[in-house]
Amino acid sequence: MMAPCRRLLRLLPVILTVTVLSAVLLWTTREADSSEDSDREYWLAVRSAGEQREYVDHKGIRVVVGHYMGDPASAANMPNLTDEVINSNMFDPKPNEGKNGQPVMIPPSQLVKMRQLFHINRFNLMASDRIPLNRSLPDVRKKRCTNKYKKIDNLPDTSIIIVFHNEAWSTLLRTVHSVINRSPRSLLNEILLVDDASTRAFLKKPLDDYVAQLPVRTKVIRVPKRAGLVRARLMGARRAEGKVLTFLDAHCECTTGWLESLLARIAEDRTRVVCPVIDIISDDTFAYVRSFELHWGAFNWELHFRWYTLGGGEIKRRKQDISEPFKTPAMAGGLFAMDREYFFELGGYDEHMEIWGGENLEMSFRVWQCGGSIEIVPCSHVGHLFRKSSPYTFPGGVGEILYSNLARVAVVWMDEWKEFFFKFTPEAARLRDKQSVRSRLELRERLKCKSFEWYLDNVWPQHFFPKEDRFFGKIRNRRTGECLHKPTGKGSLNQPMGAAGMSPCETEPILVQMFVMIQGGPVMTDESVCLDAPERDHSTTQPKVRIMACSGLNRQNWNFNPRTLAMEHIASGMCLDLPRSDNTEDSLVLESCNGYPGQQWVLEDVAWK
Ligand code: UD2
Ligand code: MN
Repeated sequence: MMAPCRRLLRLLPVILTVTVLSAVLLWTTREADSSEDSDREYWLAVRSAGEQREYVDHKGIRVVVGHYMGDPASAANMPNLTDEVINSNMFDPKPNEGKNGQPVMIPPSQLVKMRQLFHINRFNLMASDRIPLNRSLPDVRKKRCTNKYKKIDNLPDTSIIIVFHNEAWSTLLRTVHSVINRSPRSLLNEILLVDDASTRAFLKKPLDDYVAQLPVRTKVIRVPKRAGLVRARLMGARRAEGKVLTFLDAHCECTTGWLESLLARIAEDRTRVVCPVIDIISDDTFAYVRSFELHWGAFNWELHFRWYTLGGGEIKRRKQDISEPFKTPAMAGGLFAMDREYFFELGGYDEHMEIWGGENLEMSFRVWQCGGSIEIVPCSHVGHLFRKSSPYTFPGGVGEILYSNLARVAVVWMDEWKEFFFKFTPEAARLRDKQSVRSRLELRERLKCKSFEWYLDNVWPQHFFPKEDRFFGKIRNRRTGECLHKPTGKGSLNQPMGAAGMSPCETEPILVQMFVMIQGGPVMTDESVCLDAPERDHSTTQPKVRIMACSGLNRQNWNFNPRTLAMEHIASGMCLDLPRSDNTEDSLVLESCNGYPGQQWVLEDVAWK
């Protein structure tokens, strides 16, 4: 009786944290180029995405935790939907609907049906089906971009590879038409649509017939048995004839100039793997929303992909030319271009990765550690339809699949840090020994790839992972015996923002009580959040100490004094102290250093490997 229930409970955190491009987006508006980036619209879109959790800090730092619930969709759990409906193509375009990226308004009489159809693809299918396949989009690039990539006669051509499993007709073909309409024809070698064993009737012969009449050579490649996106992409890549492979998800819309800027970067250096800025197509209204350009990709302690903000120094450098490409430690995974031969030289993809997830980090580590680089090209903007849940099945179970894929990433590429990952991600640790990774380890050997330590030090110096020369563990107060913890916010998901508080120390190390400290530097924890004391508070008595997005600013630097056990806040010269009240909800404060036990801290090492 209890077993299925417990299983569900165990899976709940998995389900809630499985993130797809799903993002913890962190930034300070103060640092951000907010006048140029229309981040307000962006936030409105994110908010309208409903279940996205977001948090806005007093200081203007915002965090969004987008998450996926990968529950499988079948007619059985789609309310009132028959197989006939699911298999029919309801594409019914209205000439001006969605024009120029505008949102679609559904007539009130249709709302009930609209909600029903939403379940099929986990986006507003009715809205999508009202928008023409060749709708216009604004040119969202910075002005500088317009002339920057004008010369295209020496650029390599590309095969566009789009894999899909049961995609809607309108989103799939709008992706195709946006490629055709907004790419220089001479650069398009072909479009390859890889059908990963879809079951929808309209994706069979009707699709073959449709693509046959397109002005750009377009092929449908059929995968006989569900292969997952990795093997489907590989199948496309092996058939491709273009010099460059450009991958897109099956629900994208490309904007003017998206391709030239990507190809130009590869023409200069074939070891560059290049990504566009990923804009947002609303799953609700299909509005095209320009996204923030200063984000780069990395991951958290559980190896979930995350967006972070360019640090202060990097932004200053980029102020000279904000349209210049910048390097990113990891890529989101779905939208990128790469020299075809280089793709295969570097080992393509790990063929043992199933269905969805992990392949983006695997490729990111491999590219960086084996001599290439990954960058985001701000002059290239492609919209992607972000969903809050996954519409398709995960044969074998979503947790099993995702964590097997991640276990493979860790075992092959992360050296000592794999132990850290497995220690704190038991879902993956369980699957560790089931992975045969010999051929991938041989690949790493053959390519003479660098260590994960090299990657952390050189590609992601701002990282918040433990290291030999850093403290990792619990920070315990001498007076109360309690431990510093990362705020969890209201509700269930960790919302890594808010007051720095204390809680009874757990004997089993738990992530929210784990901190990484660099002497004279930041006290950091997962998701790139840091112990922070805002400068302007220093004049007031007992300024509050908070947990905020790591910024590299001096106000986040601390010095641990091993003699007095004080945590000295470098910018103010004050010491970390307990709040005057005994309310543990209250945040820690800064106080002039007095040597009392409330200001004494014990750094308790926890083994991480
Ligand atoms: C993100 C990536 C996605 C992929 C994924 C991690 C972006 C915008 N998207 O999730 O490309 O890297 O993270 O794995 O960066 N598909 C199949 N067969 C399957 C499952 C999926 O062909 O068994 C297709 C699917 O139809 C889609 C593509 O793979 O075209 C990506 O899947 P998704 O859209 O569900 O992934 P997404 O955007 O949530
Ligand atoms: Mn997608």
